[in-house]
Amino acid sequence: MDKSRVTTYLSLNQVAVNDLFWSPFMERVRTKVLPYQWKALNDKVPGAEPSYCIRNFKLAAELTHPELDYGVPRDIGFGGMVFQDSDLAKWIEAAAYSLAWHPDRDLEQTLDETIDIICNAQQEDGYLNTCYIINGLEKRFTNLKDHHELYCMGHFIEAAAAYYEAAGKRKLLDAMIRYVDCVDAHIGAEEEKLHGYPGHEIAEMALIRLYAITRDEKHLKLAKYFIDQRGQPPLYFEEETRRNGNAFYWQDSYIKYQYYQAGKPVREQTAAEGHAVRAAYLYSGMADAARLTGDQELLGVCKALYANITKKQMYITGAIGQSAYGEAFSYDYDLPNDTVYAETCAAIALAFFARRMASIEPRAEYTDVVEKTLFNSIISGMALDGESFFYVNPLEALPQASLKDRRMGHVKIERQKWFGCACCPPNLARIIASLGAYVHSANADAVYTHLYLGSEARFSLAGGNLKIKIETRYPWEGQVDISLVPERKTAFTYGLRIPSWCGSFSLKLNGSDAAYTLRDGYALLNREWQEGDKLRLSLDMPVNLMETNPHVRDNQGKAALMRGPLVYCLEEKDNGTELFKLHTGTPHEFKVNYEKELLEGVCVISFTGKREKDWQDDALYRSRAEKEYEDRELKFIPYYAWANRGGGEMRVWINR
Ligand code: FUB
Ligand code: ZN
Repeated sequence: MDKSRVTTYLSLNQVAVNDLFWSPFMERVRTKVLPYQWKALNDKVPGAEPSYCIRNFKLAAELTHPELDYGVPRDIGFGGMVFQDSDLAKWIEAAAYSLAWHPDRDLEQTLDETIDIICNAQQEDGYLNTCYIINGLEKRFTNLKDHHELYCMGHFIEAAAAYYEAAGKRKLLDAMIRYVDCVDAHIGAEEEKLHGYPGHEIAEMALIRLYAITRDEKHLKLAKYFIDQRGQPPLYFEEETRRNGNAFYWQDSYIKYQYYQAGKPVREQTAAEGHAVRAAYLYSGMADAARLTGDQELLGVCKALYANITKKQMYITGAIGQSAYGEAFSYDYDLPNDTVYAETCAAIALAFFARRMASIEPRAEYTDVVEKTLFNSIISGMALDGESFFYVNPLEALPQASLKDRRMGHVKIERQKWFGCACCPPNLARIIASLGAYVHSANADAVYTHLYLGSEARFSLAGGNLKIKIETRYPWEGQVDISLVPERKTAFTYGLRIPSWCGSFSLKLNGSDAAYTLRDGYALLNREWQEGDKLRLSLDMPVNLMETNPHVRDNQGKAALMRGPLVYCLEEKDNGTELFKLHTGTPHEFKVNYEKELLEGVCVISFTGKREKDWQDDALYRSRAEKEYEDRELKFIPYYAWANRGGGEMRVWINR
């Protein structure tokens, strides 16, 4: 690993976002999603499935401290999924991020009161999982494979770290340190401990985040143990099953172990397998561990897995997890558009993985994917009013198929208010609320700008303060204006990502052509910077007609439209039904129009394509005849904004 290339992202406290595109999303999360989710966690959304989340914590606190009375009947039982606690953790994390860029006393008070309840549920020895506190502590740590105790712990560590970083308060952080102590006393390499690891990953990256705060080697050691113990023979999950009688959910399946990325030790893995969120969370933890320890072998594994995902198993939208069976990866080049799973959480997990890889080495192949997921498969998960959500993000939707074809029952054509398994909405909230921490990264000698968000960053470099201001109308326009304001003249390398979708660009420094070198998709300017230095990056942003590697059978003979980082789609609302009859035709003269009133303001692409004509008779088949087409004006909207004008057909890939 080339240590001189390793950088650290600027934190949320260092970057104030003020962006044409993203600020409305962030505001939506703050003003709509967080309050709405808070109601959902408290079972106060009429017509939505109850979450039971807060109720579980109150009940667990009452059972732990009988003198407490939160008004929850003590015999009411645990509600929701075994991992229900994680929804609250994700909400706290997102709320904490929002406090970093929008201080809010009421929200902070709600957080403090909620953290009090959580801490009141904590056991003497630090244990903290409401499912087992309510259902029987004697069974804790008996089903690491499926019961998510370590997953919930991971999410709570992330929440605690976020709140500590945003508000400087450490009550939840201290509680989590105690919980980790408890887990560490029971699980690990030592003879007397359980030689297990989480069935659903996230604790790996969370423990490394905790280690960055505590510098307690125990936290790093446990993270590394969880990574390297996974898949080692004799397989812990088999032992656990024998000992405790928990059946294998995937007993007779080819993903029996692979679902948990436990088919073999992680260092022997070369292709992404199993449950997509689990997989990408694991790889994120592995990347963190490799970065921190300089573990070259582990980094090599991360690179191989990253290449497998992004070159063979990722949709053009950045979505991953093609199969509803196991919410999982399937096999190379299998990218069905209609039976697709593409869970919102999985795209978020891939963004986490790619972002971490970029901090090890600034390469556009990583940050392109961060951008691709964010602009497409992540925000497609949320309605533009912030009040309904997709769990599954298809690239092709047909209302009657969603209704009557079992293979597509999971594909909804309208976003839903809430879910019994509500993992995606709070996950969306936490990534959108933390976007400021995706913009720049730096080390002692270099600063890199990865995402072009209107923003102002202030941080220290080489002993002095540096401000970087970005102004842009990205992704609608490709011009990015950057002012650098160092406290005093400072020499450093400034790297600007040149996105892979951009065929040509120009870079001016103070009005003249800038001298730069290109390395791994970054334009590097190595010079002494001074106050008043201004860069103008102009990225050509034509409409690109994309095609897929011929190995992908579902996209044979089809094309998709992209402009900048955005993938486009056809919707029934603009183009009528039976979108499968539409063809691009040729040649293409694309018209790009910014429609201010449409879908909160979007660039729309239109051009004259073709529509196959209906036959004169009602025959189902006929011998080969010349096909007939009529001209049709085709109108494309950004994919993320589909299904915001009622349900209907949608299609990303259209016939060529
Ligand atoms: O198991 C916890 C979460 O629920 C997963 O990450 C999602 O895929 C959903 O299954
Ligand atoms: Zn999810």
